[in-house]
Amino acid sequence: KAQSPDIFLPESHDIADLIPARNFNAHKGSFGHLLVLAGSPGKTGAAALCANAAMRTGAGLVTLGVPETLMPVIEPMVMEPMTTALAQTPSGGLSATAVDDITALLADKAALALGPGIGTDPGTRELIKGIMAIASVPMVIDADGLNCIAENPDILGTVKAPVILTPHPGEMARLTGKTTADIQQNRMETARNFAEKYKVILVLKGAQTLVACPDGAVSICPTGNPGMACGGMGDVLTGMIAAFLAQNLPPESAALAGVYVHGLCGDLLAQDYAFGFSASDMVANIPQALKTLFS
Ligand code: NPW
Ligand code: AMP
Ligand code: MG
Repeated sequence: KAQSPDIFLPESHDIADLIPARNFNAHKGSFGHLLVLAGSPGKTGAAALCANAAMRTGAGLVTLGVPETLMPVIEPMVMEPMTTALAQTPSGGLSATAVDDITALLADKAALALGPGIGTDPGTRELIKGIMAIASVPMVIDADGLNCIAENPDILGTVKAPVILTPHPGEMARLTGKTTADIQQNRMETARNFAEKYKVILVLKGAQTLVACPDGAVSICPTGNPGMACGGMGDVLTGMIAAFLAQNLPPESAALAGVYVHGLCGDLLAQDYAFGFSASDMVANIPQALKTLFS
């Protein structure tokens, strides 16, 4: 529903219309293979939440790439996603030397999710720059992936594939050199200007998450609640948006559907719990949220 020519307040039927019905004879190859690059020592949960959320949002296949020494930790945390070991820095984050393996991994992938819990070690920053140069599939960049590009957001202009960024207000402050308070006081203008300037889809998270597009259009998401103000929630959102990209939704639709269904999932949990529901609870409830969307 358009509130003004370039501000939209999506309703559930608008979002349901973005997600194609499944063919009777569909198979896992019909719904895309997603690569998730995430995790570092102490932040393996973010990687697992993202990959698991992507499966629950209907990606056909998910491969999660993590620093090699984290493999024994991550494997028991993800049942359906496949895992792959990548070169790491001395402090255990993903290393720039992993770029050739990542290029090979991307050859048969439909989308990329980059950044949850990935850390900001200098080698990882180098790697993120390298991935920007080679990436040929639509991608979502979140969390430490955003922190790694905050020193030079101009790099976004060099990416050939569609890019969705999902900062919370603190990450948006780092990307723009402003304070969190500045961002919160000018959410609409900040999100729109960034999306227009860098030709990306900018998802500015928080109560009433905004989805800003390069053409200046901004959607205000009505779903979500303060029970979602806890660690790991954003990592789940990244996996959800990336799963919709893998299913071949256009980037604007993937971002909007991901944000809306994520908030809807939180709202369903808030019917049963005041707060204290977790990001893992969200992952488990995504299919229920999708069912509610289509009913
Ligand atoms: P302040 O204090 O107000 O200025 P960080 P992170 C702001 C991973 N995780 N409204 C606020 O700033 C992530 O994936 C791993 C207003 C807040 O203090 C990342 O890679 C987990 N302000 C990494 O950790 C679970 C808001 O941002 C600051 C706001 C660091 O991510 C946790 C915090 O941001 C986590 O997901 C809002 N709505 N939201 C795991 N289990 O592995 C945020 N802020 O310093 O970037 O830290 O978001 O925790
Ligand atoms: P992150 O800070 O990266 O973990 O992301 C937190 C996620 O939870 C984002 O999708 C936020 O929009 C959502 N969230 C957090 N607090 C609220 C709130 N008060 N109302 C609605 N959504 C929220
Ligand atoms: Mg986050």
